[in-house]
Amino acid sequence: MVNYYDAVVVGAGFSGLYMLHKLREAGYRVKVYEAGSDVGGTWYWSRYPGARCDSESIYYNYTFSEEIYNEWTWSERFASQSEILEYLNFVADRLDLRKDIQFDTRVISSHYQDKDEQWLVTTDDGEQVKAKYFITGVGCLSTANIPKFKGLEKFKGEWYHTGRWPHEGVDFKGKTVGVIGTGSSGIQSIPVIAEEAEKLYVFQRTPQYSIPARNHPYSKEFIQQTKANFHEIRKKMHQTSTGLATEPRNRSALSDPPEKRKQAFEKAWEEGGLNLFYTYNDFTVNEKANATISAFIREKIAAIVKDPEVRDKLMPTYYFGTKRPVLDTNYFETFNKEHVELVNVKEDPIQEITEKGVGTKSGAEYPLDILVFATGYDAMTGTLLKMDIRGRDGLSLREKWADGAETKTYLGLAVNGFPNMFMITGPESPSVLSNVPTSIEQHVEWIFECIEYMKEKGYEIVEATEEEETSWSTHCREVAESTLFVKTDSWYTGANIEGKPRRFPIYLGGVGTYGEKIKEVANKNYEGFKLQVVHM
Ligand code: NA7
Repeated sequence: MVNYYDAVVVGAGFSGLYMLHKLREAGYRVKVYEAGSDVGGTWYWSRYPGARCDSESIYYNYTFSEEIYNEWTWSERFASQSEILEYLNFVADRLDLRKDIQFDTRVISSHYQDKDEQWLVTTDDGEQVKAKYFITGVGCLSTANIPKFKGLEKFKGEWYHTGRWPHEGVDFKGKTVGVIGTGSSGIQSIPVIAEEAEKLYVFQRTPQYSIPARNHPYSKEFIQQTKANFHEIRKKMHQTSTGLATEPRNRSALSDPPEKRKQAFEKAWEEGGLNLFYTYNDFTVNEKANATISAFIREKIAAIVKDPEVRDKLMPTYYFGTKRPVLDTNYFETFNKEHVELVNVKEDPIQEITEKGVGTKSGAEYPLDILVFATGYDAMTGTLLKMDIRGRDGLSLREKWADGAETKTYLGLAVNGFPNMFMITGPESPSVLSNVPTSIEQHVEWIFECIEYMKEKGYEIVEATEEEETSWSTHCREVAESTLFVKTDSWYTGANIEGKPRRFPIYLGGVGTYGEKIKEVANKNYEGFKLQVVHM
């Protein structure tokens, strides 16, 4: 006996929780499946030491309810993983969401049934349900990338991926630890692990730019003022390019003389956070503008790191901002510590994991008690493709997205051939290049209104047309190709995963512009979607 729902939602992070709330409030029958044992999504899994958000806390939350906004108070500028998880638990309790979420359950497939126009969803415990709408809220960075190093199974020590961190924590005291990877997760965790470990090896492939977070507790006055400005803040978050209430100054880095530019950089460096990235608006589109900020950060690194050899190894060369900007607390300072050693694995790549530790091509072996993989994710499409999603006539999403220069979505929300399926922060939407909760609100509200419109007008099926999908995907690619993003290997482009097609599956036009576009589509009776009334 198969249960029927109006909608099945996958994931109980920021996306799934809000989607559930919105639909359930309007009387729809909704079932949420979540692989974790509780709510939180990425903040449930990523419990590594030092894990925190790079968006300022006052923006990294829902804004759909002023009441909820007022009932929650962030303690500091950049919230820790545990505080964000606490926030999501608070929201789940406050809205009584858990009763419609099935935890510890992974959706393994979802197949559109042409004969009854329902999605047949199958989970890893063999349960099958049917739903009119299939909605994914699986996050853009949720499928851990553990490089296939030879010999990992032989390793006698403990090993962990930052995105699958044990709930009880890891005790590094007195241990020799290795961290592979210097992206955001590596850069956040390395200084914290170094505080405890007896010896720390950092295996670095690409040196990174990183900006001091300058985290600090929020004052009571600041919080009061923020809450008093709720409406203005929410409005701005949905209008800016970033999804924050702040955005880059509308000015080229080349429009100021060097002295003035330096002053702007110095001020922003002292303020910390993404302020430096927002001093000018052309770092990711103009090589010369980029050179100014890249050189500035390199100078800062040089001033912090004492050992000239280590300093050289830490010098980034790519275009700043074309890999995800990283915020840190004492990252470069950590390399001044005697017990921290930087290993350049670009020059001497990791060859294998041995019983004892990490072995490199040159024959060197680094003995370890604990190995940490801070090696990132199969981003953007990885988690969607892990599920076997099949649309009309058995068309598989994996096949549809297998090759070509574009991922192929309409607005990052829908895919031609996959009727009544919606993606929250899907590929080719602003997603990871925005304050993600704002993008999530934008998508959830749009999907909800579309479903309401369908009901009101008596439509049964909504499907993106091939023509509009092609036009949107082409637009996304063309915007990306006019920037420096496509010139750097990163998880944005899929270059971190062997065999993954190289693309840029993120819409770079910004949250505000994107919001206008999807609103216009809705206002024009869902232009670019085919809406059908009758069953065939
Ligand atoms: P990232 O940003 O993808 O960083 C992964 C790091 O791991 C990066 O330094 C990689 O070097 C390195 N890496 C990956 N594979 C290897 C191998 N095989 N050998 C050596 N080094 C390797 O992941 P994060 O978890 O730090 O951050 C992901 C996002 O999560 C972050 O931006 C936030 O949005 C949250 P590379 O640069 O590819 O040379």
